[in-house]
Amino acid sequence: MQASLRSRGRPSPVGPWALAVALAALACSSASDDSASACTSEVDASCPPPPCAGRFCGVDEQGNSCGSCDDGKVCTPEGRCACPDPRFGGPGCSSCASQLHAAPACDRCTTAEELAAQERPESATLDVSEVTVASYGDCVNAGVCTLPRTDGACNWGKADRADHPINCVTWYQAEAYCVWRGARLPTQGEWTWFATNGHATTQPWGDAPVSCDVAILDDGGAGCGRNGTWPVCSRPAGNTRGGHCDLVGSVWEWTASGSDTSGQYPDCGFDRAYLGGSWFMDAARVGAEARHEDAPLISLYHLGFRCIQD
Ligand SMILES: [Ca+2]
Repeated sequence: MQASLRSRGRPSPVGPWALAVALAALACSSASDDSASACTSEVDASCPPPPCAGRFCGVDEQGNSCGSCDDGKVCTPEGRCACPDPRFGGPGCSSCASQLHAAPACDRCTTAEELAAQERPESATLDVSEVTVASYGDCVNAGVCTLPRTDGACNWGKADRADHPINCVTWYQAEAYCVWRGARLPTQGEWTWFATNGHATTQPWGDAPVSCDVAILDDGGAGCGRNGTWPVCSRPAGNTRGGHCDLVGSVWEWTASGSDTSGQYPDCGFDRAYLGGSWFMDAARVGAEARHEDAPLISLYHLGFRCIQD
């Protein structure tokens, strides 16, 4: 249900992607027989990225026009149509503002029935781990995802961090990666359901207090003394009963939910919520209940994400 809802107001990612791949295959097959045989995969780096791969507006790196946005939306650097942030002088989008607030993708506001479904997401599959640098790199190599920041404690571009969580990515970059995979960002309700074993425990591992035995946090120094991230799933004692690792600590995780905390319209509000705490926070601010929110264009050393599949 959620996937179809989130496709409103913009083209489905399936159609343009399939068409783009088909066009790329045709282009390669006309070049030579050898290149045709090499261009059988969507992520084959030997084949040029298909036109407008993953973009729904603006211009891609090859100069192809990928469409424009309507209803007062703006085109993000990742090629998504979004509401302008009203704090920077933009008008917001009327379609969601009429109900409560404008959401980044301006899809629509969640109904009470949809919210109830998010509280019991047994049929959805949440990623076992946070998205790694290597996995995000597959999307970059496909010509779909844009480059994260590389300064300071950012993991992108560091040779020894392929199995670390990707960090320093905006909400738009996180969402674009999940859509490329045919998935989406979890809502706050879905994320919390998994992090508490269906509301049966207070933390993924049970009810014991958070510590470096079960999570990566600031305890004896940031990152459990390493002053940064660890490879994903480094604390198996902190897994959920379903085997999800690092839901608490490691990096905060972007969600699809907005800044409306009334519980009525979690997709609304311009800021996006992120959950769980991080390697940079002390035990008082790390846990399944830990929540913060920021504008979707920010990126942080200790903020990453995982995806959910319907
Ligand atoms: Ca985490």
